[in-house]
Amino acid sequence: MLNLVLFGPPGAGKGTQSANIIQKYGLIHLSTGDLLRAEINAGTSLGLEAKKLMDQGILVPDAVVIGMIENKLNENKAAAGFIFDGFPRTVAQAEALDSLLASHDLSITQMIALEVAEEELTQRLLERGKSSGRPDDQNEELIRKRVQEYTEKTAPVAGYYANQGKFTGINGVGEIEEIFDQILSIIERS
Ligand code: B4P
Repeated sequence: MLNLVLFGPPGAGKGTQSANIIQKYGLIHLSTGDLLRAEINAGTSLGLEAKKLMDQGILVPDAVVIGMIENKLNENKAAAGFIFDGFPRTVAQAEALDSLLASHDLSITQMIALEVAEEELTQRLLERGKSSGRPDDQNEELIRKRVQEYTEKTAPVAGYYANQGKFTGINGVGEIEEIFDQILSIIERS
């Protein structure tokens, strides 16, 4: 079973590359950003609380996203594998994910990190903000806050997987297809 974590700062290309990987391997896509936006669109109390934080570029509480992932794992017991996109974003989330997977006799195969410099991230997200309608993509100050959250709270998650011998970093700047080819070669070696 193939269980991948696609990792990187906001705008690194996680969602973009996830779509390509799912098409090839038939994995279940678990994007906590997408799950949270679905809650916001449905107007649930969880969504209303999450929106206040997301609109400020701040991470939502660990317990909220861990609960969402647990529900999705339980709903997809027959899956060929999972791609975790934008999760885990803290070391506590990574530890919780390992425990959840272990309770299903599963484990993470590999973390693949897309490495992109902050100026490029800002340009990509401002560009996406012109059409995405996402409030968190439309303001440079907010994008910098998201990158700061990533640097402080999320970047250490790479070390967590490196310690397990499961981390591979690649250059996330370049043609989308070329980056996808690099991801494929990592998956084939895993
Ligand atoms: P996410 O929805 O995960 O937002 P993201 O990181 O901005 O998306 P992504 O990184 O997938 O975008 P992509 O690069 O594909 O999270 C939003 C918010 O939700 C967070 O700020 C947080 O508040 C909350 N949240 C989510 N998960 C959480 C968790 N686990 N814990 C706590 N809080 C959580 O795309 C970016 C753009 O770049 C696109 O327009 C794309 O076309 C372009 N692009 C991609 N690859 C490119 C390339 N190679 N060259 C040029 N452009 C490229």
